[in-house]
This record gives sequence, C-alpha cells and structure tokens, in this order.
Amino acid sequence: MGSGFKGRREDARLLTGKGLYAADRSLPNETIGLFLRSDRAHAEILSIDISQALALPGVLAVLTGADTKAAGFGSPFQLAAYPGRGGQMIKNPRRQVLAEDRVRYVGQEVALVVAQTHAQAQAALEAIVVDYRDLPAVIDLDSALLPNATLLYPDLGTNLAFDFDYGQEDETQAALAACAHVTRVALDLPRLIGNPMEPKSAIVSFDSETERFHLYVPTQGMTLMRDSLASGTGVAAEKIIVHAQDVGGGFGVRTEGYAEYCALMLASQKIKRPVKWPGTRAETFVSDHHARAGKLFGELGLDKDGKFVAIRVKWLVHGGSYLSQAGPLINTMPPRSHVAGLYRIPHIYGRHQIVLTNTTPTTAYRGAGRPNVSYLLERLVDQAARDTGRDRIALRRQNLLTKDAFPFTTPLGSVYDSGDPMGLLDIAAKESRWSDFETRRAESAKRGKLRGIALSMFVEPSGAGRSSAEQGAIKFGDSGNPILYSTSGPSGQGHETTYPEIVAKIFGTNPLTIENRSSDPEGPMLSGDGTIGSRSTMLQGSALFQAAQDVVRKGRDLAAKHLEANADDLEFVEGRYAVRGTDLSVALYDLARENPGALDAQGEMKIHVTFPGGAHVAEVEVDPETGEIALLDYVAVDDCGVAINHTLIEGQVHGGIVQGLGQVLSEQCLYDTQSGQLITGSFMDYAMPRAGDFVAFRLFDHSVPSPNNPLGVKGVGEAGTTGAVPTMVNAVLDALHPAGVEKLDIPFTPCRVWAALARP
Ligand code: MCN
Repeated sequence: MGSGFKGRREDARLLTGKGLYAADRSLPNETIGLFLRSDRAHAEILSIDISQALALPGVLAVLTGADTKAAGFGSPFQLAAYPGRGGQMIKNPRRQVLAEDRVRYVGQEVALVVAQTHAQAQAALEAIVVDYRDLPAVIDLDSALLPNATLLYPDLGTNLAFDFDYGQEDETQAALAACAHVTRVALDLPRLIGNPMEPKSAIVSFDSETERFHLYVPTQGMTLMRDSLASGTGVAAEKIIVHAQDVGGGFGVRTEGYAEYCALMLASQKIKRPVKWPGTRAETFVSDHHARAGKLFGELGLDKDGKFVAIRVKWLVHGGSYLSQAGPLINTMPPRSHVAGLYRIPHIYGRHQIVLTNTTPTTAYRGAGRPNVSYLLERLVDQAARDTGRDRIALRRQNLLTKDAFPFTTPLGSVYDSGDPMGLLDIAAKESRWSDFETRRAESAKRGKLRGIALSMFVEPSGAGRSSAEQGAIKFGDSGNPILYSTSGPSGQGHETTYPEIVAKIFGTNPLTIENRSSDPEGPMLSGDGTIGSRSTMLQGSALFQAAQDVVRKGRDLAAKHLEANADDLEFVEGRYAVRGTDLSVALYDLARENPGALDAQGEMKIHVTFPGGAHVAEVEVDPETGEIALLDYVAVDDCGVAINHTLIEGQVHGGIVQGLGQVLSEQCLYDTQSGQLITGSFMDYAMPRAGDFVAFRLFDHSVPSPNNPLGVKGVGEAGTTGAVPTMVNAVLDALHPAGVEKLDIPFTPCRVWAALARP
C-alpha cells in the first residue's frame, strides 16, 4: 500500500527548522570547550605555558598533549590492516590527540580550554604561550620522498607510509612492451575539502555514576564512531554512547573519532560537567579530514586492432600528517577491485603509495577512491582513441564487457555481480544525441565558442565495510506500530523514508505508520558499520527486510491462535491475517499491541559487495575569450539494481554529479609549498559548485538487479561523483583539443582554461 507520499519524509521537519544538529543541543550545566590550533605546519614544541590561561576568570581546565598522552590516547584502529608490496605492513604513526612534542600541520589541535562561557574560553586560548622551533614543512609529494627529505616521524625512517601493489608486475610490463600502441597520462588530483553544511561540533558528557561518555556529534553511524573513539582512547566501547539525530552532511568525513572528540571526553571526565565545542567553518576547513590529493599515472596498451591488452597504474597520494582510519584503505584495496572498469583488460598492475606530508590528513570523500579510478581509466580510453585515430564510442564498444559475461570475475578476482554495460552506453549515446554532435559543434564555432562532448563508463564497488554483517531490528511500540532500528547514519540520503518503505512493502501497510530510528543508542545493540560506501540500502535495507519477513512469520502463529484457525488457512494481505474464505481477520499491528515484544525481530545481511555502474555524457561549451565553461547538457544512465525510491535516487545522483563537477571546475585546496600555510581556508578562496552553474541533469535508469541481496539493490549514493569526474574532464578536453590544448589539469578554472588557450 502506498502512502501517496513523494519525496523525503524528513524534509518537512528539516525544512521547517525542526532538525536537531550537534551544536543545537544544550545540556544542563554545560561548559564551553575551544581548541588552540597550530599556526604553523611543522615545528617542535619546546614548551607550552598554560599558567596565565588557567588563572583567568571562568577557566575550568586547560588540557595539552601531556594530558592526552598520560591518558593513553592514540590512534584509532587502522582500516588498511593488510600487507603491501613485499609483505610490508602500513607504517601508522601514533596520533597525538593534542600535540605532544611536535605540530605537523596547520590547524592541528594543541590545547583544549574549558571555561564557563565562550568569551572566557576565547580569552584563555589567547593567553596560552607555546614556544616552537620551526622545522622545514614537507608539502610537496615528490620532495617528501627524496632521500634527504625532512622526516615527519624520524623513527619511521621514511615519509612513505604505505606502498601497496597488486596484479602481475612483470607480465604487465611485458604485455605493454609488446603492444602496438601505449597511451600514457599523468593527472594532477587536487585536494578537496568535504565541507558538509554542518561544521564538526560536539557536546560530550561524562556520567560519573555509570562511567559512561555520552557524545552528541555529527556522525555517519554510531557503531563506527563508537569503535573509533574506543580504540583511540582505550575506553571500553560499551562505555561510549554516541547520539546523533540529524546530521548535516557526511560525505565520508564524518566517520572517524576525531582528535577533538577524544580530548573533549577527557575534559568532561576531568571537570565532571558536559563540555560543548561549537566548531566553526574555519575549523572545518583546517581540521576535517581532506580528500583526493595526489597524482595519478596510467598506461593503457592496445593491440593493432584497438583491443585493450594491459593497464598499469600508479597513484601517489597524500596521507597527510598522520593517517586517518579510512584514507589508506580507500586509496589502495578497493581501487584494485575495479581498476579495469567495465572493460576486458587481461593484464593489470597497480602500485599505490601513501605519503606523509605536513598537511591535514586525508580520508574517504564521496566516491572514496572510485572517482580516481574512473578518472584515470576514462582519461586513458579517450586519449587512446585520440592517439590512435579511433572513434571514442567505437573503441569503448569494442572493449566493453557484454551482459552475458556477468557475473564477471576480473583478472584480479573481484566478481562484478550483474550489469549491462553495452545497454548503458547505448542509452547514453542515444539520449545525448551523440551522433548529431558535430552539427552542434559547428553551430557553436559560428558563435566563436568551443563545444565538446564526452561519454564515460564506470563501475564501482558498493557495500564493503569492516564488519561481516549488518543487522537491523524491528520493535513494536505500545501503539502496535513498528519502529525500525539500524546502525545507519543518514546525513541527507533519506533513510527515514526508504527503510519504512522497504518494510511497509512486506507488511502491506502505509509506510507513514512506520517509524525509523537510525543509530539510536536506546535501541537494540546492533552490529554494523553505518552509512559508508553506498551500502545502507543494500545491507541495512536487506537486514530490515529479513526482520520484516520474520515478523510476518511469527505473526502468523499468533494470528492462528487469535482467530482459532489453522496457520495454513491464513493469508496475509495489506497488514491483516485473514482466514481464507471467511471474513475473520486480525491486523498485524493489533497482534503486536496485544502481545508486547512477541513480534519483535532482528535481521542480518552478510556483507556482499555489489557493483553498480553507469554511462554518463556531458556536453559543454567553452568561451575562449574568458575561459568560462558552460555545461549545456548532462545525461546520466545508472544501474543501481532494483530502485527502491526513484525520487531519492535522483536526489542522490544529482548531488553526486554536482560534487564531481565541483572537483572538475573549481574546488581546490591549496597549501603554500614553503610555509605549509593553508591558502584556501574559507569559502572566499575555496570555490564550491553552485546550482546556478548547471543545467537540469537528465537521468535514466538501466538497472540489472543484483543477485547479492534479497532486495536486488546496488548502491547509488556515490555513483554520480564517480561518473561525473571523468565525463566532465573529457568533455572539456574535447572542446579544447581543436584549439591545440592537449593536456590540462583540473580544476578547470576560467583562468587556467584561458591561459591554456592563450599559450602559443
Ligand atoms: N536508493 C534507492 N534504491 C537503490 C539504492 C539507493 O532508492 N537501489 C536510495 C535510498 O533512498 C537511499 C539512497 O538512495 O536512501 C542512498 O542509498 P545508498 O546508495 O545505499 O547509500 P547510503 O545510504 O549508504 O549513503 C551513503 C552514500 C555515501 S558513501 C556518501 S559519501 C554520500 C551519499 O551517500 N554522502 C551524502 N549521499 C549523500 N547525500 C547527502 N545528502 N549527504 C551526504 O553527506
């Protein structure tokens, strides 16, 4: 039964100011905590004098690295816990929650002041005296790896934290050497800042009676955040209660138990009062983990007929000043699973290096490594077509996997569950009117404009996580209406709408009668990893689906008793059990109300990765006079398996595409390479994409259900970004190519484009 409701259920609440975000909360007797941050990129700390700060009115505590070190705080667990090249494990320097002996990036937390009021805390921050001895800042990736480079962690003996490789190195080398043609590209990968609308903030309250810490923080799921905090502080996980209601954007940067949260835990325990840290946008810029940040190199070998023979890739990525939990993972293992995309390429070798530099640590950000894979691969394919004089679509068609090849096991052993790449390409080419493009190009040329088009294919893993299964539970409240629990941590994806819809389908009831409580610490203890890797619908959705089926099974026995009938004679339709051929029936919700707890159920979905994919086309026009780029058309054809809610899927793909376009057109976080100062520390210098810059995207669905979960679902939350980055880059390069521009790094700001065109 449909609810007649379109769009997201949560919107009415959120758009009328009824959302509850971390900094909106206040606890009785709360205090204010503010952080002193490093104003330099690399320096030894000779001394920290907090005496004047402590003596100021209203100041309750000043914590430094000596306190967090004495408490035994350090790094949270590292997700890249597998061997790299030559069996070497990752070198993971211990995180100093508050800087102990050195600062290693601008913005690093040096001290935490707690006071009665914001003004008092601010005044005390300014009274702290830190004596530093400056060290050379290591900002540039290549210089970080020079033999005489300044080392961030002298004990490690190197700035190379992880050297990871996969595939057949020698065979791929030999295959490339024998190829009729090898295309090579080297791509700059600008550093991005996720910038969720809600800045990182927290209220932390220590309950000395139960010895539990309550944290109110923006998070992508309570379990991941709780376990991260537990491992970073040594506090038992069951003593850490993470509360999150509404979260104003996650994008991957809201999973880790950040250093600030750990320091606030210690402060609250010490002063026995809640401590509130209302984080600012400036702090989001410097201390939220950053993303992408690196260089990509690729080689694609073709035989004389244009068949792909071998691919070799190299990634050089900033880990930052210490390693985040997810950064090294998303830059190494998952890319291995789809490096050859939707093409048949028999020989593969990849090498990915994570480098320590005096910059903010990097982590997963929408796409989490996948946009790098698609960017590199689709740049190679377009360039190979150009180099060998082939048609870009024909070359793709020649090398694409066909529908009957699925499930497809890649040469490196990952299994693409289902898909129809050729179908995706055909729809994208047709809907974008690809075959008429040259007419449109000529028309633009008449107006003095450069027009370009590009099509990109992609496939990406969705669903991976650290736990082996996701659990979901259904409990019935006093009214008999169901309440859904899961570890999910939605931050705009619409789980409040989607999960009730999944369960309502099984119950045959109106979704609006079902309440969703994501990451509710008062609910049942569930295992799982929250909202990461576009996995929530397929995993938590499937766990709730299984739980709902269990409810219906249990309800049948209760209904049989209630109706004094044989369970086999019952049919379950639109939320009621009815005795076939009679007018006797009872509603599921009534049974639940009359038998408290009897119908409660828990479901579980084992982690089974799926591979959503797509074909995107962008058409652009460049004004050579100004270097400005206008997006004229954008067609996205996606395969996310069975679609649960089309409106939400469209919202997800729209948002993802815009984030991809932002990366291509304007976003770029820059450090001064000498001083290590962050140059782009505000929205005045860091250019976010704006709705007015784009046309309405045209979205199409060409889905093949996944056999890997009972819903047939694949992820979609990141697909837009993974598709948009290569598509937009290639479209702009297609426009610029006739004007003699062979290579240009992103972001394609008007200034860069104009300068490239002006070059002789
Ligand atoms: N959906 C569907 N049918 C499918 C797949 C998905 O209807 N076959 C819909 C569902 O309504 C679901 C939504 O799409 O609510 C996203 O589902 P899914 O692909 O499972 O992704 P997750 O819910 O796990 O969200 C995570 C993903 C990631 S990893 C990032 S990063 C991201 C993203 O979602 N960050 C976001 N989308 C975001 N959207 C917003 N507004 N804000 C963020 O921070």
